[in-house]
Amino acid sequence: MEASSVRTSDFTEGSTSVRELKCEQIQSVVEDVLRSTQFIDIHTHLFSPAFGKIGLWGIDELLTYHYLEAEFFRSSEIMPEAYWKLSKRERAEAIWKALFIESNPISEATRGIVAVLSAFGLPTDELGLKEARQFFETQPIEAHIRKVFQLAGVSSVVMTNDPLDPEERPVWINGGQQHPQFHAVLRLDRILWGWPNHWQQVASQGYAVDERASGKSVVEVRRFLADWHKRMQPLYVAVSLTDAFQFPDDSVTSKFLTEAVLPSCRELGLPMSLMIGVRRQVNPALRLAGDAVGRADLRAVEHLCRTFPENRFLVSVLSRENQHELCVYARKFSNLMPFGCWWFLNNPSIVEEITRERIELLGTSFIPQHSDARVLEQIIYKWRNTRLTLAPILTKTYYLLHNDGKVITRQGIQKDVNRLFRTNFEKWTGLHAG
Ligand code: FIX
Ligand code: ZN
Repeated sequence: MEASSVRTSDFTEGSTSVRELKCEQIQSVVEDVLRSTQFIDIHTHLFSPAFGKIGLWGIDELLTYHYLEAEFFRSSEIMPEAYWKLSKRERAEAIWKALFIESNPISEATRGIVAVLSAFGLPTDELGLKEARQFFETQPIEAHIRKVFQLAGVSSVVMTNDPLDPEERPVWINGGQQHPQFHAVLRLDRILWGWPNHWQQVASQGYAVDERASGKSVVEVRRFLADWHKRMQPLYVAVSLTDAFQFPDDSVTSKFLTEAVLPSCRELGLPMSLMIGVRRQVNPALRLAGDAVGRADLRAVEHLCRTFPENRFLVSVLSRENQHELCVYARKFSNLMPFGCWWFLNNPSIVEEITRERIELLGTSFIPQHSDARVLEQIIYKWRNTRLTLAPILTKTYYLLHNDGKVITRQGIQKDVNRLFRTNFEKWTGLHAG
């Protein structure tokens, strides 16, 4: 189901979109609406061209994606220490050989590479890597971004911006970016859970903070947030938290959330995104690929939503075992918006399970997916897979509703898809509110 090649079938917008659909017509309309609706990708690690080299794209970055590195170390004799001594090109070649030549690329992440090569009409056999390198080396980035977004059926992406990242910071200090298809987010991992290692960076930016987050630290962190809000114009504030996250407790994380970050979010009208459940660096030898998952105690989310009813929380949980709880909490707290099938959950079989449950418990009051793309072209296959997975789920949902006696129309389906992949997020962040 290729995105954005809209077929003007006999169920075009306008006159016929309110016509009652027969059961046998529902599937093709659902597929057409999913294909023709441009999605907002609410969480990625992509960067606009203003950020230069930290924005990753092209075949060598695609092949050395940490999802593929994790699979590579299972299929290769090369040990991580030796692998990291290789150049990026040599690493890409080693992964191409092990996962695409010597093995059949049947995993979700390897299939993704095949789908990207096909999307650009590039060979997916032995010749694939060489031809892909020639192709990507000739792509002017702005035109390439437009093409990739069009192929992915995405109107805009939300970046992950760290004000303490030494490579990113100079771009923001020197005027930032205004790319219409890239939105900023204020990511606060280094402040909320990395404070012991990063408080000096905040201090070196001229804020009177200290290691114990005492004295003026809270007020100064609020000043820091206000300054970076002005610079970045972020859509939301975000943090990833481990499976051990507790709230409230006597940690700096709890203190800054309660006394600095959540008050600033209320003042600045920003939602807070919590991505909960990572077990960091269970195998540090794999670097980015070394993180794992753990089941979290979601009573922390319960406490946050109840204690701060004026704050809006965008929440994604990494553990499959936490999904049902999150859905039920969302039925209890209207300031809680579940989003995405994050990271190790972004596999069609699990996306299907999670999305069915969310529709049954929350209707369309959730955000089904984000890509978490780290390399530009990944949005092509991640959103293609999402559309492929969502189509039968939505079709079955409308069959059931039709059999219950409700008239199903293209307009109704379009409204639901808009809500799931655009307006829920727009309403929560004020994006496009003009
Ligand atoms: O914390 C996050 O935003 C995670 O998505 C990343 O750290 C992770 O490495 C990733 O790429 C997941 O897809
Ligand atoms: Zn991410």
